Amino acid sequence: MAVEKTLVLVKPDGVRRGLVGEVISRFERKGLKIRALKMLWMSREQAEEFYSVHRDKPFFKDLVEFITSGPIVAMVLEGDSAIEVVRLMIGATDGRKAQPGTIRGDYALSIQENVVHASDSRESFEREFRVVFREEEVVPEY
Ligand code: FUP
Repeated sequence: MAVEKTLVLVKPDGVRRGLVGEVISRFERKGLKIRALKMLWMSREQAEEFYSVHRDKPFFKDLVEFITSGPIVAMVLEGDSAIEVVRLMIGATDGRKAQPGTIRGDYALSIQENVVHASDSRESFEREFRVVFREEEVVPEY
């Protein structure tokens, strides 16, 4: 067993649609622990760094526009194999292909407006965390 941290965003579409509580609730019920939580509005600089692995992709500009189009809710979740577990819970990137029962499968019908983001590796978590949070915003273990 490996206790891991992962970073989840409720994206602007999820916030606009009033899905923040639903998303958080699913992770809480699963048994994941919330170690940090806040609402923010990403700057263009933050967004470009957050999605830097996609810098050369044709959808990069639209992605940055979208993620900065409104406030988001960011959280650090912790638990056994949290990175993989949360990825399973959010489902495939394209909401049209995501399995029912996953967050995207239940709430998204788009590849871009897909309600949530979650880190896909420890390296991604480290980079994403630095873009969004300061260490002091993580509560002590409880
Ligand atoms: P995911 O890790 O499932 O969020 O997906 P990716 O890291 O592959 O992509 C990051 C974001 O880019 C997705 F959430 C939506 C957007 N995207 C597109 O808009 N078009 C694409 O073809 C692929 C991804």
